[in-house]
Amino acid sequence: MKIEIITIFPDLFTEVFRFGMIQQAQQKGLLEIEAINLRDFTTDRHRTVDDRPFGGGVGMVMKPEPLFAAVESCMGDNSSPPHVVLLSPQGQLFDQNKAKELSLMTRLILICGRYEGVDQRVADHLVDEEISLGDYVLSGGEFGAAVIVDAVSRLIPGVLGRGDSVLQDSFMDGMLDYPHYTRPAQFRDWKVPESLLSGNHREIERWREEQSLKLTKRRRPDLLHVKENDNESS
Ligand code: 9D3
Repeated sequence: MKIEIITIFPDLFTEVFRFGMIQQAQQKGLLEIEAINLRDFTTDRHRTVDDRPFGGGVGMVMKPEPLFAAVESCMGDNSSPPHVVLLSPQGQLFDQNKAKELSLMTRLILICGRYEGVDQRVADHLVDEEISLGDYVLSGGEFGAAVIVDAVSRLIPGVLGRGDSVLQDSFMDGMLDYPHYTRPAQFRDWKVPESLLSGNHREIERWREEQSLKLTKRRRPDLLHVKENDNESS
């Protein structure tokens, strides 16, 4: 899979993808990530990417021409047409199902908005879909793009090995994880729950299921009402 990120801050991405699973995916040749500087697609002396809003109001709006030119230049260098995503507060909420969908694409373009937003003609005629990372205000799409790259990368076949967690715990679908413990069996005054030390696998499984359910009911009751197929490992 190739992912291109169009941004006015390409340097933001020089370190984020150089570690852990994303780095391994790139080294294995399963993933290629490129940060593209939107200002390289401007034509004026000041490399202008924004302008004042028609109709007035606060802030600036990202001009359509550099965004269209940047995306169209990505089209040119490869045969299969990329799936184009605009990161914006008006988008559909990003979730595990969306990550799964995007992981099936061979080419992905992530457009990071800044300022008050992008010219509506970009949303209407350049992108395939708009995605939001959640109901809070960010200063632009860059960190959202990094989150999407992370969530999508680990779903690319071959990126995670067997034993990694995507395929495990299928009975826990749609619930929060149970608490984990490692050695020592007692740290300061705090002991690891007896069930986990019992060596009885049925008891351990029962304890984990119970913990998972209790925690989910208390903290994320919304997860207990989702459709079957909204979960990671189904
Ligand atoms: C006047 C209203 N504006 C400020 C509150 C709206 C606004 C415009 C542009 C709010 C944020 C932004 C920049 N944010 C993004 O580009 C963005 C974003 C987000 O703010 N929240 C969640 N997901 C995303 S993805 C891109």
